[in-house]
Amino acid sequence: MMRILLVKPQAHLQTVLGLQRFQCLEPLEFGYLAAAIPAEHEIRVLDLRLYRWANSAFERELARFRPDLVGFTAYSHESGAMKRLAGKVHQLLPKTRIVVGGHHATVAPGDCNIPDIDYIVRGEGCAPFRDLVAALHKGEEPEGIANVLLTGEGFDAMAAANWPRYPDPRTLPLPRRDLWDSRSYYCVWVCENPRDWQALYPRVAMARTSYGCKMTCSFCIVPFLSGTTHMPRLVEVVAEDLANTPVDHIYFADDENFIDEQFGFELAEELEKRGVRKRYFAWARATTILRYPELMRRWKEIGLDGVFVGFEFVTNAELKAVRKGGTISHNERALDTLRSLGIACHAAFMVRPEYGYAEFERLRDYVNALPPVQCSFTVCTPSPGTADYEAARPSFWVGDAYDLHDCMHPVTPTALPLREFGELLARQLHEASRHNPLRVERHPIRPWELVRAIAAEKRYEQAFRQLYRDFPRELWDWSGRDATGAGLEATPISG
Ligand code: B12
Repeated sequence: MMRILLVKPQAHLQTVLGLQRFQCLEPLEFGYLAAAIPAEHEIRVLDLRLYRWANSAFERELARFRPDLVGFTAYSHESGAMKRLAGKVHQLLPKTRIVVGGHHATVAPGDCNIPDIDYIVRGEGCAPFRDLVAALHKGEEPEGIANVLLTGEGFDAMAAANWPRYPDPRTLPLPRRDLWDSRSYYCVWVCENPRDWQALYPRVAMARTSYGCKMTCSFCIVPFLSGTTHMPRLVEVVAEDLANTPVDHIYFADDENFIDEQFGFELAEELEKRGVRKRYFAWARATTILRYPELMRRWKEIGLDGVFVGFEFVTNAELKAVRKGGTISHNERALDTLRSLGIACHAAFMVRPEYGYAEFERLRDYVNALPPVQCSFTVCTPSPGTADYEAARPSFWVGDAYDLHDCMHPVTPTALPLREFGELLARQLHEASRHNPLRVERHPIRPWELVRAIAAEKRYEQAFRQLYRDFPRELWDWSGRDATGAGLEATPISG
């Protein structure tokens, strides 16, 4: 029997911590990993996002549990925190082995090749983790396991250069959900026509029905991860997973929920047949919504409350430049379709570091002219692991941009002074929040949840206003233009 501790680090960026005040979702990845290994092993999940004093919570758990193996997961912005925690394990428990997996390990394995880490798992983790644990359990060195890299002298740079392929999701186990307290996870829940006093922050579980997307938008990493294929899980298995989930609100972790029409209808059928009654929040492209309105209607019938739609930009030229495969008109019509079906739309926009006053103004006017809709705004940044990221590397304004990769920090120089860029983003967030249906339509909200949401909004805006502080001081008021005004220009893109 081995003692295994799975750890999710706490983010250091205020932007991410701000976002977490609106939504904090289950560490579902650990549910899958735990289900993949024999039950004889003792396994614990430590989600450091939930702790005020994360470092002491971590050290306390190490001292109490004394794990044989510690597994870390991390997005790129958490990679620095993950490495520091790995160093702590080596210092306190030198015999404990350390494995890292998750998104950062997948896209930047070379960055994880450090003495404090023993193994790097890339891509989907169930089979590699199962084989790694089996080898360590037998006292063998885990060599030759697909998608597991050794660190140090054994690091295989050739293997690290290839993208791991995602396995057939039908081979994956049902995730274990008994390793965390579902009451700790929540999300501000959007829906059209909410009931009076309906919970704004319900308990939320996460579930994945499929993996991948067929599109090749240039800003997105998913085409690289999934090889532009969409792979659904088995309908019966997803339905069983959802039926067993002890929570009524489900936030899907798919890349695209409805791009496979037949799967979408079959899953809806199966859920209805089993009497699974949950509320759902899903992800879909505008073009998918327009192509399959009947599928959206069907999902509305079985509980679909909201859909995250990547609007991305407000000009066709920008959409074309990122190969979005859709237009402004698709976005607007998708919004109308969702609203007519009584499904809330979360419209996600991006700004580019090159934006100047005119572009921010154009975005503001566009959003204000939409019907009331919940919006979010991120910064279009190249994805670690892609050629675009490497090409942009020389122009990064800080050497190692991984720690800043939260799609909210511009990693390449902004045309406007950095401080002003953050201020305009904060103002955009503020203005869009006035346009949120919850505000416009004035549904009665439980007072304590209202206070919580308003405080979250303020902290989030503040995080954008102060994001310049995450950069070296000399960059705070610096922009991409040199003293003559030449260099990066805030050029409007006509569309
Ligand atoms: C759902 C999702 C979210 C959810 C939250 C999920 C959560 N649990 O907190 C929400 C919407 C809140 C979210 C927010 C953000 N997200 Co997000 N998100 C996703 C998405 C679509 C799926 C991730 C997921 O949960 N999958 C389900 C689980 C089961 O799979 P998994 O995490 O991949 O885990 C498997 C393997 O990776 C591996 N594995 C994972 N960990 C470990 C550990 C060990 C030890 C081992 C052996 C294996 C292993 O095995 C697991 C089991 O199958 C991905 C896209 C994608 N396809 O990965 C983006 C993605 C991960 N998100 C991303 C980003 C940037 C963000 C944000 C920063 C964006 C923003 N500005 O809003 C925030 C940050 C949130 C935070 N607190 O850190 C980027 C990460 C890029 C990077 N280089 O880090 C991705 C890849 C999207 C993208 N297109 O670029 N996200």
